[in-house]
Amino acid sequence: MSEARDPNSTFPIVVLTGAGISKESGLDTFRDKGGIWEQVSIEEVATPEAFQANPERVQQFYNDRRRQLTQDRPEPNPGHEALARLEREWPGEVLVVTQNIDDLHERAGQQNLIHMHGELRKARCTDCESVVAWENDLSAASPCPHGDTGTLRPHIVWFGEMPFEMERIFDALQRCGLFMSIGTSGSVYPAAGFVQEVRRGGQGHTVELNLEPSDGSMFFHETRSGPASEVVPAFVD
Ligand code: BJW
Repeated sequence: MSEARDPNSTFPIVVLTGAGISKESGLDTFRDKGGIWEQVSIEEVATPEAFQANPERVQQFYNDRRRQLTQDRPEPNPGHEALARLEREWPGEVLVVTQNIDDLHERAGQQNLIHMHGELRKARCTDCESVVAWENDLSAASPCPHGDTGTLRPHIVWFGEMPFEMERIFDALQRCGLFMSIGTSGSVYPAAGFVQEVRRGGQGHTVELNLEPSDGSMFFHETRSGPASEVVPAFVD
C-alpha cells in the first residue's frame, strides 16, 4: 500500500464505504445532484414512521432498488475490487464497514464485511425479528416465513434506528492503525463520527478518498480526491 506507515507492521485497517464507491457501478448516491434524496424524500421512505404510515410506498421504494440489484446486476468496479485485494494481501486484519445496502463488496470477494445500514437482499420479521434472504418484491402483508403474526419489512436501518454491529465496529476503530473513508459525504451519524473516534484513540492514520473533499475532510490526516475506481486502487496497490 502506498505511504503505509511501516511496511513491516501488520496494523489493523478499517475501511468505511458509502454510496460513492458504487456510483461507477451504476447505483445512485443520495446527496449528489440528481441523487436519491432529490427523487424521494427521507420522510416518505426512510423512517419507521414512514413505514407505519404507508408500508406499501416504502416497500415499493425498496422493491425497485432490490430489482435493480437482482435484475440489472450492477457489477463491482475497480474500487470494490481493490478493497477485496487489500483484504487478501494485507497480512493484518482488514474490516470493511459499508453504509451501502447493495451487495457489490461481497461480489468483489470481500469477506470481513459489516453492512451497518442493512442489506437489500434480506428481509426481517416485524415480530420475531428473524432475518431471511429475500430476492423478491415485498408487500405490506408479506407474512413471516416462520409462521408468527409478523410481516416482513426490508432489512434496512432507517433514520432513528440503531445501525448494526456497532460494538464490533467501535472495537475495530479503537484498534486500527489505518482508517479509510471512501465515497461518503459524512453527513449521517454514527458513521460520520468514526474518523473522530479513531483520532481520539490517537494511533490511527486517517485518509479520506472521495470524489471531492467532504464537509468533514478537515478531520482526516490526508484527503485524496477523484473517482473511487481510480483513487482506491491507486492508494491500495
Ligand atoms: C464519489 C463518487 C465516485 C460520488 N467516487 N466518491 C442531529 C445531529 C446528529 C445526528 C442526528 C441528528 N438528528 C438525527 C441524528 C441521527 C441520524 C443522522 O445522522 N441524521 C443526520 C441527517 C444528521 N442518524 C440516524 O438516525 C442513524 N441511527 C442512529 O443514529 O442511531 C442512534 C445511535 C446513537 C449512538 C450510536 C449509534 C447509533 C441511522 C441512519 C440511517 C441511515 N439510513 C440511510 C437510508 C437507508 C439505507 C438505504 O436506503 O440505502 O442510509 S440514509 C442514507 O445516507 C443511506 C446511506 O447509507 C447514508 C449515508 O450516505 P452516503 O453513503 O454518505 O451517500 P451520500 O450521497 O451522502 O454521499 C456520497 C459521496 O460520494 C459524496 O460525498 C460524493 O461526492 C461521493 N461520490 N461519486 C468517489 N465515483
